[in-house]
Amino acid sequence: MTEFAFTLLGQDGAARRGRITTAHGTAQTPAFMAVGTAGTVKAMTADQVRATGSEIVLGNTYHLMLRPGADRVAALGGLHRMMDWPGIILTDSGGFQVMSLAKLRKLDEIGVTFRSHIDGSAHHLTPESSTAIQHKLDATITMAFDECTPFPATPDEAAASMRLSMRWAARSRAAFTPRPGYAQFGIVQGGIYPDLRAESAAALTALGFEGYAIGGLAVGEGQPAMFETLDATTPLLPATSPRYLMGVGTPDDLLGAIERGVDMFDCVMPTRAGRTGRAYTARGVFNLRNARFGDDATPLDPACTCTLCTRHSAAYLHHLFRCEEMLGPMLLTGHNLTYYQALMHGARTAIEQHRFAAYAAAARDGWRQTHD
Ligand code: PRF
Ligand code: ZN
Repeated sequence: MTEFAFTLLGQDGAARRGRITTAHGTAQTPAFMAVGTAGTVKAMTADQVRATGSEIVLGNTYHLMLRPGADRVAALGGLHRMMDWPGIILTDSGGFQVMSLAKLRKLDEIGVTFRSHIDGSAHHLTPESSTAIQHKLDATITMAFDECTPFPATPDEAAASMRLSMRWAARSRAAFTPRPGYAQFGIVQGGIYPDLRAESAAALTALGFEGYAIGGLAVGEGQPAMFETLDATTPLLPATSPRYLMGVGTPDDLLGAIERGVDMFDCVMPTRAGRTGRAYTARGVFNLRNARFGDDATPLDPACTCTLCTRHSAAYLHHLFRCEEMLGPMLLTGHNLTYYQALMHGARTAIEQHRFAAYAAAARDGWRQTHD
């Protein structure tokens, strides 16, 4: 039986090169996890997701408990089997999605009650029920149930919210059934306040999770405040465990966070942008609906290895988006994920070779070349 493990393979300043070993295979870090909210990375088959270089897919407790329901997923053999994704699955615990999507939310010490954004039906989530649902989904990595403190928050508001999340983290940990190769991550909160982040990191490390996420960032504080908060937080987390920055971010955010010791990321940005015609490339972000691509016979990104860039012109993709053909979002989602994964692969190699700063500087120079 494979035990869950994080192996540190190299370091360059605070940037870390590692490997996560699980019951569902391994993942190289720094890692970008493709978001598969409802049991699918939208517009992609599982094989296509794997072909982009993704080793971890993210699922959502909130969406899957509402549709098709955790018991139904379990009866279908779990999320891996249902999605035909044999690799690692990390599930978010639901509180963050309740607060951003559900209606008539009420939060108290026990948990959150809410109405479904789909049919208005009443539900609740607690640290215990969220953890039980994530077990039924068969998540490789389960997340503790937390409250993402809204921004802005006063120090008192952020402290009260963080302390509630820490009591919930203890209840999540008690509800977690350890199994070989499976893991549960705690989530550091505390807003933009270093002392609160320190208190949160201490509370979580005392509980002894297999990994530590940093939540409550990329919620409107801006990149400088996010980076300052990371500077204050990552040194307080165990060097021997993976660190996951939740819901981040742009390619530039990822490089800055890697520089500050983060190992894992997830974000809807490459997939969501791919469905609306926005392309992430080594030369910056482009909107493929823009008329200037109408006669562009060259590949979108000549350096990219994806199906779109190796087999089609930018003009064809422009045409697909203008006609609202389904193949447009499919091809561009594949491209954007391939770009994010190539950026992570480059970061991993650069850390191994102790040239991460130069790698990040060159990537940033490339993005500055053009814009839509
Ligand atoms: N908590 C959880 N999921 C999240 C966040 C959080 O704070 C964020 C914040 N960027 C994204 N997803 N559980
Ligand atoms: Zn491509």
